Amino acid sequence: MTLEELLTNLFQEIADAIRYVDGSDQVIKTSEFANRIRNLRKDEILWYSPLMTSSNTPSPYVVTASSSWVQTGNLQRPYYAFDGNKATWWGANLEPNCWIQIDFGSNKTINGLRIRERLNLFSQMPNTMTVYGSNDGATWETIVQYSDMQKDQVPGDYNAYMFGVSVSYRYYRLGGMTTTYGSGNLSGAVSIGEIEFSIS
Ligand SMILES: [Ca+2]
Repeated sequence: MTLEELLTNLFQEIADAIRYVDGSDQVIKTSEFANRIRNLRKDEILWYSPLMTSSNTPSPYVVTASSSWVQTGNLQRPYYAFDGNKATWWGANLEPNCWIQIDFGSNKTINGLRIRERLNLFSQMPNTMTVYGSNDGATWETIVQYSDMQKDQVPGDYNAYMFGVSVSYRYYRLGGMTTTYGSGNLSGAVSIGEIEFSIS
């Protein structure tokens, strides 16, 4: 059962329970809410952030990356891309084909992701990216590959990348990333403010 189905059923059960107890107006309101969730399921994407407060909090999630950029003594930690705060960011240490990954601790079914830039540094968004999935953190399967991404990206907002298929893995890695920022090693100056997943 998906999260949307779970919520729809939950609110319908609440509506039925209230109707049974006293038949108040709350029945109508709660039923309307259930209908709104049904429509949400049809028309909208439910974006999910693990809202990390450290590289391994909340448990059992673990975020790691191939490297981290150090700027004026501040390490731009991988989990900053999963903390729900658009002002904090993860950056690679001038490393073309860098990667960042999350271990969900158990399989999670997703059908896309969305990313937004580090504040005011749109040119460091990935311009190429390969999304991988793994169940053991060692053997990786390619889910989808993107190139020339920046030409369609909107600065200052999330940019969504749907897979066209639902997949289920424990580990997800955004790898093979380069940017259009600078040249040479600067193509590895990838930075990302936030990453969220489309739960399916
Ligand atoms: Ca952030």
